[in-house]
Amino acid sequence: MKASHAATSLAVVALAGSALAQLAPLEHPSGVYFGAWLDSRPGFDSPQAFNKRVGHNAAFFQLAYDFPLNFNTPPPVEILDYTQTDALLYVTIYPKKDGITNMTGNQALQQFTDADVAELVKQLVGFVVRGRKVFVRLFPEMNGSWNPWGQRPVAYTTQWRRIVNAVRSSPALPADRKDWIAFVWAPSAAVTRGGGYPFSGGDNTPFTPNTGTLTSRTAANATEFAALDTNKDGNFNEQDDPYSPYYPGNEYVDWVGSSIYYYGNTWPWEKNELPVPTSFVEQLTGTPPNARSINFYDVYASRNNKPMMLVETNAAFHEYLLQGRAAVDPGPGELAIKQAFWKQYMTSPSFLSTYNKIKAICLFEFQKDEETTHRDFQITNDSIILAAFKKDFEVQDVYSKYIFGNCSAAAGAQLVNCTADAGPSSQPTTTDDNAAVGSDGKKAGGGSTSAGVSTSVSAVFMGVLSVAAAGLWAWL
Ligand SMILES: *C1O[C@H](CO)[C@@H](O)[C@H](O)[C@H]1NC(C)=O
Ligand SMILES: *[C@@H]1O[C@H](CO)[C@@H](O)[C@H](O)[C@H]1NC(C)=O
Ligand SMILES: *[C@@H]1O[C@H](CO)[C@@H](O)[C@H](O)[C@H]1NC(C)=O
Ligand SMILES: *[C@@H]1O[C@H](CO)[C@@H](O)[C@H](O)[C@H]1NC(C)=O
Ligand SMILES: *[C@@H]1O[C@H](CO)[C@@H](O)[C@H](O)[C@H]1NC(C)=O
Repeated sequence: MKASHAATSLAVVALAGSALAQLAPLEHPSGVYFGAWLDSRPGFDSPQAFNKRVGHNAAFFQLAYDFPLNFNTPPPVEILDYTQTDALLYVTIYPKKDGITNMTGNQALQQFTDADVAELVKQLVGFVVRGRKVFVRLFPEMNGSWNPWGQRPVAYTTQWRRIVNAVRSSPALPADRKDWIAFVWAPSAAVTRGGGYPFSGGDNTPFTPNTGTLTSRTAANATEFAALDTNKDGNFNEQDDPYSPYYPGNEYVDWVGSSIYYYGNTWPWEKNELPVPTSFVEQLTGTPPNARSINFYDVYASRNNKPMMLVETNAAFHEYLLQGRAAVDPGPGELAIKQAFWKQYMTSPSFLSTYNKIKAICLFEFQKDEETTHRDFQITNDSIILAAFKKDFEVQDVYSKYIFGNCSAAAGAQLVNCTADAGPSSQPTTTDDNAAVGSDGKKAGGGSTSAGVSTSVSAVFMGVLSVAAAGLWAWL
């Protein structure tokens, strides 16, 4: 017994050691970061307002920027500071050049000069130096034909490695914060139930014209074509692998990610209907009815042992047709549709346990015109929907699997008014934004999105952190 006990202990120690050693940068050993991408234009929404109305501190917030278009206007990371939490910054970088709106093909990715890259590195490292851990999603949805940088796998992977190398080798990156930046590789999810790779007809594929059969004869760039035609049959079509040409390699990727939405069960997605019960998992794993299916989760997260982020996610409710503005029939209703989707993954304990490489979920909290309809993706704006989400989310078995922003400030940070996450028992009554739904079932109004000092009634004062270099935290 003794010997076998000792052996077991050793095995456990070895396992724990190797499990720890295998954690990717910013990967939490056990939990899923709960985060959001907000419409943070002034007057709309803010991280502070989000935390207040949801009653939980998001563990990260996403901000997008154009590179090298907006060099002089980096994303307003100070809006994370106003939350007074240690929330991670998640930046998405789109390759766009000032003044060039008709940029096509390889131009989008090959425009970067060494000076551009150096400036990008300076900015990303700067976020770390001032106290934020940073997820970087470079040039997302790179397999879509709708993006100028789309479907150029050779140029894409070349620029990806160039930027990752430049950031990792930057002398300005503090030695003890080398693992504070994680690169998130995130193609668009395999679309099942209508629509799908290679999306011929998009404005930006390297083909002329981009319709009908995409062959080497119509390819504008032979090198890119050869990389896209993974089965080497001379055609670029749904038989080709939609992901592997774009993968920069394990050593250059810290996290993998995918945008997974629910738009409807059949294209062109103009109908409000309940998602089929397998809607989420079908997209994650490429299971039928998509004939050419690649199991993204299995191939890129499990087998490569990479944590996975749901880089943008939520279900769409179609409000009206863009043409003519006719209202779309609400069908089973906005709440029923959105809830049926989040219950498939975000608030499903069995899903979260089964797909445990998913370590971060980013809510897409927007309303927007897309394709032919005006779509509302938000689940935290309308108070009825938010209350239903909180009820499902705050079940112990669900809530306990998530990681929230907290008060463990990094050196350089000054979280003097940080409040601990209020926890699952905080429900209604804690903030006015969570006003109870009237008995008539009417909306009590959207959550307040105006800026304001966020003070939760149940807030726990965590004490003042005295910091020598307090000034570093302020974005001046
Ligand atoms: C909050 O603190 C804990 C413990 O220090 C840490 O593991 C966790 O990652 C922190 N949360 C965030 C969002 O960083
Ligand atoms: C919340 O919903 C209301 C009503 O639809 C809308 O006017 C408001 O702009 C939404 N807030 C955000 C941040 O989108
Ligand atoms: C884009 O437009 C500019 C100005 O009209 C033109 O000079 C340039 O050649 C165009 N580029 C492409 C790739 O069409
Ligand atoms: C074709 O693509 C390759 C790889 O991205 C690139 O190096 C080359 O410059 C491209 N050729 C043209 C004409 O754009
Ligand atoms: C902390 O809260 C107090 C009281 O609300 C406020 O006066 C002070 O400005 C806050 N400090 C910071 C850094 O937000």
